[in-house]
Amino acid sequence: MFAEKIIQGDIRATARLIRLIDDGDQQVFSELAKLYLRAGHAHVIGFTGSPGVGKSTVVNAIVTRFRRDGKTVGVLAIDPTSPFTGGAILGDRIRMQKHFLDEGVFIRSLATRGKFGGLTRSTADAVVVLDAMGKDVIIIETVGVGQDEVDIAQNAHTTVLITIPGMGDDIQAIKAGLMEIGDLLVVNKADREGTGKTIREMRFMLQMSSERYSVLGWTPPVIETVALQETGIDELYRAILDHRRYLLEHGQDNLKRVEKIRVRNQLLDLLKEGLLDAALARLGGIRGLDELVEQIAIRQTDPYKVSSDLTEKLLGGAP
Ligand SMILES: Nc1nc2c(ncn2[C@@H]2O[C@H](COP(=O)(O)OP(=O)(O)O)[C@@H](O)[C@H]2O)c(=O)[nH]1
Ligand SMILES: [Mg+2]
Repeated sequence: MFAEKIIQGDIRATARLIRLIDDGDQQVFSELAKLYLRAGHAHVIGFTGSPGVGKSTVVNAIVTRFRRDGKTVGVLAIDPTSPFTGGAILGDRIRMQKHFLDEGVFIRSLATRGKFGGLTRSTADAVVVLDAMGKDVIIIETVGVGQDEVDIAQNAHTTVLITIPGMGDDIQAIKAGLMEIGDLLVVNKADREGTGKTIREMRFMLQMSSERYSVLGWTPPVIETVALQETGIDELYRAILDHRRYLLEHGQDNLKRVEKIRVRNQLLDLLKEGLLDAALARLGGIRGLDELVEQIAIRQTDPYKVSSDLTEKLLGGAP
């Protein structure tokens, strides 16, 4: 029912389906299956980095830039906190206000009130919807820098990692690990002191991994921005297009490689969820699970036996 309308670009149908995805509603699967075959054209870009570094401000500016070239844009703001407090999203709404009036931009937040760690999966599903709807570019803005963000980054073709100048040494160490997920590295708030030093450090870290990057054929550029003043946004825009071109043109067909990683993750997530659902149903839902937990906690039985028995029952189809 939704799919046809969404493919025609119907905004209300799109909003409703994304809402159902966010709620973890199972009825979305048949619609997604139809949409999936029509999707696969959009450039998916993830923006990640610690809270407050200016992700929403950068996204706002880059959306304006894409619009100037006539590209349509979907924005998914990921916010796993309660939808009722909604502070971050309210702020994002204010920052992206002017785009809410633009037909060529579709902005939604995902809180995923659904189930177990469904955030990565519901993000992937929402991307399928916006892609099938015909958006040229889909932007995913994550909240922070945890494992979720790394997983979500795997949903993107291009990942933009945003930092700010002058964070402490310990944060630098984390950054070193995190830098690996960034195809583009942005130092935002470059109006602040310490920008030069931060950029030098990042370039140094890149140099230490230069072998890896030369194998890949892509070295992440380090880009300075003052998103509030839209400074550096053109450069970021060009770098995003460069990365897209790299994915499309490189001899080893990088787009296919990145696409396969995305599809693989999505399929594994779906399988995990499906199998977990089946297992829980077999146990009699959360209640049954809790009863087993009780027995395991008092050492009446053990988690190894319980899970292998259950797996065997599920796969063997035995009663
Ligand atoms: N000084 C300065 N402040 C900025 C810049 N970009 C964003 N901010 C401010 O940083 C704060 C957090 O920005 P926001 O985009 O919400 O960050 P997010 O949490 O990463 O999405 C806001 O008050 C912005 O106005 C910048 O380039 N320079
Ligand atoms: Mg934000």
